[in-house]
Amino acid sequence: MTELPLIARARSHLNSVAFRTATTALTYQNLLDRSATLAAALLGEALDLQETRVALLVSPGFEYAAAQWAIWRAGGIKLPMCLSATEPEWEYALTDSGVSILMVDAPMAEKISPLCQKLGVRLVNLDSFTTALVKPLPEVSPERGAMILYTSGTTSKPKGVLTTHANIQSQIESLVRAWEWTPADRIPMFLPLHHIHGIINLVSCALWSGATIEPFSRFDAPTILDRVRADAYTLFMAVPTIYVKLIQALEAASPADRAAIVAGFAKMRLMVSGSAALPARVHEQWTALTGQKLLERYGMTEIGMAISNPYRGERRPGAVGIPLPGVEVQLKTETGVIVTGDDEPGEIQVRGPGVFRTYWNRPAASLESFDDGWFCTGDMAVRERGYYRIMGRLSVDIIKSGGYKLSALEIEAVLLEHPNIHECAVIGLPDDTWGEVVTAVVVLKESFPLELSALRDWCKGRVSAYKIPQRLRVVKELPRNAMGKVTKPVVRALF
Ligand code: MLC
Ligand code: AMP
Repeated sequence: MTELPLIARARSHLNSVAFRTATTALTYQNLLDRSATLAAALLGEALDLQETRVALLVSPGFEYAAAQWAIWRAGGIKLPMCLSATEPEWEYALTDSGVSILMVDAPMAEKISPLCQKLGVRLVNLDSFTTALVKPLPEVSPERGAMILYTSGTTSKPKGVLTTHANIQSQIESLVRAWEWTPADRIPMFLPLHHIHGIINLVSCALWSGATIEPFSRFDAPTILDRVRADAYTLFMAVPTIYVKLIQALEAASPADRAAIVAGFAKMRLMVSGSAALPARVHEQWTALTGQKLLERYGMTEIGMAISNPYRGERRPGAVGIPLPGVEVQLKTETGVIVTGDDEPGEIQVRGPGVFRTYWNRPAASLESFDDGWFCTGDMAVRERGYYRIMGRLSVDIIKSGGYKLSALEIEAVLLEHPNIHECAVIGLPDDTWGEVVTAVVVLKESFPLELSALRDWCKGRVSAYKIPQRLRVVKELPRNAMGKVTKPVVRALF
């Protein structure tokens, strides 16, 4: 039987450690065995899940990876959900994608069980399967759907991005080749596992390569720095906010501690930044502190990683580099002309085997996002001396904060449910730590005031913490153009 290559490759690293924590070292053999048991549990009497959507709400680590492989080995489509999302957000993802099974671990089981009952979703608690189960597993072709990731965009509700096994394999192979992953690599994992950065660039590339992952439930600078100091890692992947936080922690450390930690960073073979713009200043600060030149790359949920500074060669601060192996990139001007030389800006368009298949159940949006076979990213860039530099996004309604992509429209829709908010405009304001911070400008219904802290409390349970406004401005009216549409650049100029 032919297996998915990601699974088959594990057989050449059976005794290597796939996941290491302070107390455990679990091998690729363990991962194969555990995922086979969980696949059998998912299948029950069925022979093949046939692209059934299976959601995953499991803490980062060995069990998460085993569950992911189980879904794929059983023929299902994996939908990883945000552990800290609110119930309305979970409900939206589960119903929009038509999930029929949800895999959880003990910490999440109790929390999500009432929702599963309400929606008729079968709950599979990983902790209930402690003994091995054996069952023949189906053959899964590369063209089948593998994963749905929800991503915010220019619509108020997030869209599900469906990738196939072939897309995922191509995304992984491109990065493994470009960044020269090897079985000797050791990498910390602290990014959330409901986004492509953590799932593909980190977990999947590591497991494809036979490398070792050290999982953490969240990013905590002192914990990570302790491990860096102990030379635990060869590779490091993070969003710019994390580098800013690490710089702050290093600057606050005593000279002796700082020197010991910096020695750990200096020994790593590669440190990568992505998911949001890495300010050239932060790039240079990091080099000055650690001697490491960060490798900045550019990607997106729909396409995987597309452009990267080289592993060997010039890593230019402020630029994202050149197209990755197997990825075609072009810039198209506002007037529809393909840019041929340097220094002329255009929208980034991407083509290649890593590009997603479709937005789940949204044929019109899927069609609109392609231009003659090229995926339109909505990001503007310019090529300078051969390297791409990202200039910003076409839509003012997309905010990047801490590496999370947020839709201003989604947040506005929630704020409009507040009993004292008559109108609102949400924007992202530049911020040294977060890239952008969510900022709400509101017109109130009544004359009684609205404090930021009260608004933030009200938002809790309605939207994830990182979508809650960090700044608030109350105005008498919102600026509008002749068509009556709120003019966000004018709103921005209020600050
Ligand atoms: C949290 N806080 C914020 C915030 N998020 N403040 C402003 N803006 C934000 N976005 C505040 C909290 O309210 C809290 O304040 C304090 O910061 C600590 O909160 P936290 O939740 O503990 O934050 P922390 O764990 O430090 O989170 C920071 C982070 C996280 C950088 C680790 O944001 C993160 O994991 N980001 C990565 C997201 C990611 O993986 N994106 C990839 C998408 S894929 P108080 O006052 O309560 O203490 C993609 C494609 C590609 O983009 O190219 O990769
Ligand atoms: P997401 O939809 O969450 O996958 O986020 C993808 C978006 O992140 C892209 O469309 C870009 O706007 C942004 N992005 C990713 N990497 C970079 C980078 N290196 N520089 C600037 N923006 C980036």
